[in-house]
Amino acid sequence: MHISIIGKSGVGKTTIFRALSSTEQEQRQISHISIIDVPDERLEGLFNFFKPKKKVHARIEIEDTPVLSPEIFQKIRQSDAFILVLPYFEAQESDPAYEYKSIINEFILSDMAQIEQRLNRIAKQGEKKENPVLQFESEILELSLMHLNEEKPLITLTVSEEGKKIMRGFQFLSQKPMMVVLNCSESRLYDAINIENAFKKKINQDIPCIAVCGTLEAEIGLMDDKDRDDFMSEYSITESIRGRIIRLATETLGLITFFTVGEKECRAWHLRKGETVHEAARTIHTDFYNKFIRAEVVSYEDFIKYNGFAGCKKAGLWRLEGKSYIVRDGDIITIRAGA
Ligand SMILES: Nc1nc2c(ncn2[C@@H]2O[C@H](COP(=O)(O)OP(=O)(O)OP(=O)(O)O)[C@@H](O)[C@H]2O)c(=O)[nH]1
Ligand SMILES: [Mg+2]
Repeated sequence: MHISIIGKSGVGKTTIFRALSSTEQEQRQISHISIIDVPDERLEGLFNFFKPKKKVHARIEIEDTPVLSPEIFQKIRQSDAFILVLPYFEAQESDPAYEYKSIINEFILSDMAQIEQRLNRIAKQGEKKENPVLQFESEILELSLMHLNEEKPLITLTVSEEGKKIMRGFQFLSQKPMMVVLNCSESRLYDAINIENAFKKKINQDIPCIAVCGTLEAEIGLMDDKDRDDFMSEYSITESIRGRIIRLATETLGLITFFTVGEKECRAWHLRKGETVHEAARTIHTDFYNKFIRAEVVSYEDFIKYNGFAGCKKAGLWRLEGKSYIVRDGDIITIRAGA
């Protein structure tokens, strides 16, 4: 999953990015992309069981971006979701709700321009009437345009599965899941929960939102465990921004985790809720997708309870599933693929 940190100039995007990058080495890197390993106790459990050479976590990629501009709009279309940073500290005094709405409006305008361009091109081709595919695309785009005209982001538009497929290709900005980070000054931190609630109330949406102090979080990221605990309790911070963003992203993107195991490597992978084991095979390797035969599946709980695959087989909990099996959070999967 790839998440871009976005926002206006000087709101603390890079500060938040650094806080998420945690180690000093990562923070010093000139790179704008940071890979976050998602901690998972179940992966530790499997690692202890198999004692393989390698342990690989599921990952979330975070990208720091420059201030929003038309070029950046183009670039961030490729992200799976956004972290929008809104300033709430003295040097950048502003109304976060107002700023939020203004950015959503920019997204709406950008999506409208894209749709109008495409509709014009289809109209010019003049073959819409004879071509049912183009006709359907036009219908979906017209529907989207009407929605945007009412100043509503596309994430709130309901369309058929077929319609969704068409829309996916456009990578519309207002269709992407968004998390908000309210970047507060230290002095406001004691009131974080009220700030979050007031913001949601003002924009009249229950969107995933956290109030943090970016500069403090960046410091916390560099501390050793002991200092970190003391420092965090001093400011009544119960969980670091890293942990909170991982949880928010998991919820917002509807992510579940499945595992592959063996003597060489135990690994956690992300998948979207509702996706099939065939998709899981694609995530692991395109060859597994193309040559998919069946998948061996055991849930993590059963695996631990019955002490491994053999025990699960005896208990009748080891399953062979076909392509259309919907993966559940915690499944341990072995793909059987053709040569
Ligand atoms: N008081 C206060 N200042 C902050 C906070 N977060 C960031 N700043 C300050 O705001 C300034 C800009 O921070 P950056 O993180 O570079 O902001 P940015 O959004 O990446 O800026 P651009 O990339 O130039 O758009 C810096 O001087 C930070 O120290 C905060 O939580 N509190
Ligand atoms: Mg920056």
